[in-house]
Order: sequence, then structure tokens, then C-alpha cells
Amino acid sequence: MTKTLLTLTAAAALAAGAVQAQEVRVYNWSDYIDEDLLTKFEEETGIDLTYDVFDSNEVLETKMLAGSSGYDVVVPTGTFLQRQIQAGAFQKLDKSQLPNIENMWSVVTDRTEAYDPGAEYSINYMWGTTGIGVNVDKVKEALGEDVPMNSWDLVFKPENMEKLAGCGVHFLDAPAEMIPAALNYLGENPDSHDPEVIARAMEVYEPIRPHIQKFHSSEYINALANGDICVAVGWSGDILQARDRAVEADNGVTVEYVIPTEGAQMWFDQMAIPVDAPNPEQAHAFLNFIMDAQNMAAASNYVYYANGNKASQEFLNEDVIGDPAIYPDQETLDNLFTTTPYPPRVQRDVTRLWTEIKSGV
Ligand code: N2P
Repeated sequence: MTKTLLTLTAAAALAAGAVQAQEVRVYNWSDYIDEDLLTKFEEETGIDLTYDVFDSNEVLETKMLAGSSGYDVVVPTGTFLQRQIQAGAFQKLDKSQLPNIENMWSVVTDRTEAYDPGAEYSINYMWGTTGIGVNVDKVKEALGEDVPMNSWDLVFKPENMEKLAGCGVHFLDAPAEMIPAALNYLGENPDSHDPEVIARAMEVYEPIRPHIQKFHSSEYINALANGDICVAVGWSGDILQARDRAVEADNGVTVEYVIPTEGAQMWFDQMAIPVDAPNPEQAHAFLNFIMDAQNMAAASNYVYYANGNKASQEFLNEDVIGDPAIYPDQETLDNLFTTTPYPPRVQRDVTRLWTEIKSGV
């Protein structure tokens, strides 16, 4: 009798242990979710969530290509995703575990087809643009009341940068975006894979390099919001978050996001499951949770990025779905370009060029 009881207790403990051991590890961009959703996921599913963040595709790619990252869900941008799929870094999604996939929006999936044909490996999380964040008053103070803020001239013209240096300018540390932006400014194809064309980016960066205070891909949110810098080349939603943080702080700082008229890059961040993910079933549960219409709307309402979920649109705040800087109208859309992944040899050139640009050599 005692023995049976003991055995039963052990079995119960084991079963409880098995339930507790349910976990999922997610690696996403920083400032990219409403953290209440993380708690909601754990409460709804009973799955223990570990949520880590990064701010660089290159950092994520190094982990994906090395393998054994320990992550179950990661979020590369489309171009990087495509290269990592080719390298065998991801597993195919089991759509039977993703009933909410019917919520996705064909306008976005039609575009992400270029990176992941048939959406076999990924779902869209968010998408956005790479443009300029300005502290309106400080930029006017530095460059005059009538300065056009809707042009890349603001940051690529040395005479402007010389004057802006005093109030602080940050650029993204994202070569796959900052080099296309410079080529586009020069009137070259921003998606050029020709090493000689790519090398021309130096013509843009060399004269302005002394006036760039920092290359960093997440610090600019608070730096802009606090008034520590007056310009950041950065990501749409991040700059809109800076705008909100300044309003909340009531510190007199007015931040605006600009998509320059010469054109800007549009990109798509995709959720995928590494081929060696320790918890693939829980990874699918996380993806399905994210594709719930209300959850996805809550995420976009919080971070000011557009998403690829049609069903979420009725739950989006008007200042999100109605803002052409987030959900571009046709005119803005016509101004946006996308890129394709650099082949390995070109990538090496790009990496070297970017290191030279940053070090000011
Ligand atoms: C969020 C940045 C995500 C956009 N902070 C980069 N693809």
C-alpha cells in the first residue's frame, strides 16, 4: 500500500515536472513588443517564456549560422532570413499548429514571398522603414526655420552635418540599410551588388563621418526623447516611440519621423524557428499567439510598427493605422525600395567598407 502510494506520488511529481518544463526561448529585436503580451502568453499557455533582445541582424546571423543558439523563435529581416534559409538554419513551419495563420495579410505575404517562397519557414511579425528622426526645434535652431527636413540632404550634406554635430547625430549600425541609403542618395540602385557601385557609399560617408557622434541601433530612442541628440537615422517605429516618450516626459522635446522624398528602405521582420530549436512545439504556440488579431494589434499599438496581420487592423488605434509613416499611403509606398541579400563575396566587401566608414579610416 505504502509502495503504491509512493509510486503514484512519484508519477504525479514527474507529470507536474513535465508540465513545468514546458518552455520557449524567443530572441527578438529590442523595443519591439508590449511586455504585457509576454505575461499574457505565459498565463494562457502555461509555457515558461524566456525573452531576449538584440538590435542587429549581423549579431543574429552569427548565432544562426553557428547553430545551437538555444532559441526557439528568432526574428531576422527578410533579406537575412533568405540567406539563412539557404544555409539550412530554419525548420519548415507546421501550419497545422498555426490556425491563426488565416489572419495574415496577402499584401504583406505577397512581398515576403521574395525572401521565403510559399511562407514555408516564416511569418511576418512587423515591417517598417528606415528614415530620419528629428528634434524639430533643435534642427531649426541649427539650420534655420526653413530647413527642409524631408530630404536626405539633412544628414548626407556635409555643411548640414557640420552644423548638426553640435546637437548630436546618431546613425544606425546597420550596413545593409545605411549603404543602400547612401547609394539611393547618389542616384545609384540602392540594391546594387556591384562592388564598384557599393564602394561609392564612401563618397557620402567620408565627408560627414567626423560629425556622426555614434553608430548604434537602439540607444537613439532615449537619446532623441531626452533631447541628448537632435537627429537619428533610424527605424520608423523606434522614432515614433521616442516621440511618445518625450510627450510622456513632458520635457518640451518634439520628435518627428521623416521618410525622405528621395526614397527610403522598406523591410520585413520575419519570425522563424531555428532548425535545432529545443522546443519546436512551444515555438509554434508562440507564433500562433502572436498571430491572434488582438495580440498583434496590441503589439503594433505599442511599438508603432505596421504588421502583416489583416485581422488585427480593426483593433489598431487610429494613430497607428491612420498614420502614413506607419501604414504608408500609395504616394509614400511609391517612394520606398526593398533590397535583396548580398552574396557572400559582396557581403565581405560590405562588411569591410562599413568597418572603414565607422572607424573613419
Ligand atoms: C525595433 C527595431 C526593429 C526594426 N527596435 C529593425 N528591423
